[in-house]
Amino acid sequence: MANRRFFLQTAFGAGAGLLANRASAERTDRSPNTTTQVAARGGYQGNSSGSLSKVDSRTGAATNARVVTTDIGDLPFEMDGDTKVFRLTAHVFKRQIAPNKTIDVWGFNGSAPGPTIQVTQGDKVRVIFKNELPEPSSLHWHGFEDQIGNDGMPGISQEPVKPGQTFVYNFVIKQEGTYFYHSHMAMQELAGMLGAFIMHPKVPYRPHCDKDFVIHLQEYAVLANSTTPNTMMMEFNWLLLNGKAGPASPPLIVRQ
Ligand SMILES: [Cu+2]
Repeated sequence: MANRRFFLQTAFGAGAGLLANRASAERTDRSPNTTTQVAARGGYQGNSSGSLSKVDSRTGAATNARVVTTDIGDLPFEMDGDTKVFRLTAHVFKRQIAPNKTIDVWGFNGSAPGPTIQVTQGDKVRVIFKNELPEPSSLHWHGFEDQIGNDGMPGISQEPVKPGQTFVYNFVIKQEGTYFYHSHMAMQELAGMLGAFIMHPKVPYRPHCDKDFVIHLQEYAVLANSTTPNTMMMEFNWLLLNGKAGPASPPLIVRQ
């Protein structure tokens, strides 16, 4: 298992894998401002583009800006008591990545990359993972501070989830920031099995930003007459933003 782990880390280091970027600048000032100052700034706390909160000009209350993942969207959840319950089903399907190119991808709920999960620090979260792939899988929660049993390392923290089986991951969200989930079985990640996991801070960042985007940068190697990505090849010929190549990738609108 150490070898598989090493491989994945190496793949990331070489830039052959996938990067989750968040188009937001660093946060700077978290000191509280008065409602008067907020109103004087047109309803927003602060004046730089560097953070993630929005302030109500009447009450002065700050809220987190929702993150937008173009072409992907969010994973909905339902409440079970005080727990947010998300359902991720892994399967193989086709995705049109450009007007003249459709490929076979491995992803979640019909999306590769998988849908973005958005929660808030302090939330209790349950993810019900169902494997409808033709081979075993498991989900790793990249960077999470949590119990080993929820870490998703096949052969170390759990048995692989076999085709047709379900595995339940439980978290209490301690951190804040941009994280992601991905398959921890070799090659599945390179076929599309990853998604963003946003932990909004309990105390919203200040000053605010108006728009916050997740951009997954992906590379695939797909021969001209093939629909199957070659996950062994590192000479990539498709660069995707959130699962779409130009000109299918939409612009990120920040001002209208
Ligand atoms: Cu990881």
